Amino acid sequence: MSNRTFTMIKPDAFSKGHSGAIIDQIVKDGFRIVALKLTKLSREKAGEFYEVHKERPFYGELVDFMSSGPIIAAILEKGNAVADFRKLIGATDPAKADAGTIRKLYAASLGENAIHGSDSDENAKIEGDFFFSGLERY
Ligand code: FUP
Repeated sequence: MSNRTFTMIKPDAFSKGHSGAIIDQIVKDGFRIVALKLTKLSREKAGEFYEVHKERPFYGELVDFMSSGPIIAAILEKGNAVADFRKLIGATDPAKADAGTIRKLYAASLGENAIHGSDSDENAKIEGDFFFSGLERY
């Protein structure tokens, strides 16, 4: 059972001012913040982060969007973190997300879907290491 996951509040949710409400919902759901930062991805760094989707038709748009404005990156801790967090954020497409989930509440479309959550323990580690040094975690 995993106990850590990685998340980003994406540029759409950040620019609309939803970051505070989203962080509040995450903490109230029982996740402990291990690391947190406000940053902005360059096109190159966004491309690297989403490298697994390189061959997909939406890759260019995804990279443009993810480098279009500030994001908040965080490492979160809770028992069963990866699966529980995916449940809290809801389906990738907000139209298919359950009521009360972060994507249902704050996302407008499949491409601009408010928040990221790691899909496996392995990716949670890779993604957390992409953004945070050992000194930046508590
Ligand atoms: P998720 O794990 O829910 O973030 O979803 P994916 O890893 O499948 O996709 C990563 C991101 O690519 C999504 F957050 C949004 C974007 N995407 C699209 O823009 N179009 C698609 O058809 C699928 C994903």
